[in-house]
Amino acid sequence: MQQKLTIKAILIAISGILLGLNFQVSTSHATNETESLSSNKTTFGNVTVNEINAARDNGTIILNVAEVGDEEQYRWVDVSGAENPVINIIAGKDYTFKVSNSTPEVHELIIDSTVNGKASEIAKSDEIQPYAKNIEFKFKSDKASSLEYHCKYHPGMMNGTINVIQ
Ligand SMILES: [Cu+2]
Repeated sequence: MQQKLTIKAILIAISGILLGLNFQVSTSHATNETESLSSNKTTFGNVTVNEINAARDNGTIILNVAEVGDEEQYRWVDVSGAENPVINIIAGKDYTFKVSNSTPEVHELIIDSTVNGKASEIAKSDEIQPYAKNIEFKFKSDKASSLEYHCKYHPGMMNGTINVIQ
């Protein structure tokens, strides 16, 4: 009986330690998350919830073209449902955009670099036909910068920022 109680006490102590560890791990994870989000906020100004952090995944950026609101309001939409998301990528790393189209219109993804207020096209996808699925488009940017992306045909509705991080 005495022995059983002792074993029980040891087990309770061990699970207490494990719980404590778990708690610490999840706390530090949460802190890192907050730090990286807030540092993005500081650096890039308008980065909030609609953000794709492609830096953390395997280099695939999934976007869907969707119609939102009442009529013909087209947007780039990420897997979380965020519209025209800010996309964070790492300089020098290869990325693949996979774009699907849920609309009856043609779209085309254009990436621009703006120097001294003048935008110039640095990359573009093929035309994304109505209801096309997973149109692939490879992209790499060699140096840290802030780029813009938009649709060739709906630049006012379908546009966002790509942060290239060193
Ligand atoms: Cu479009």
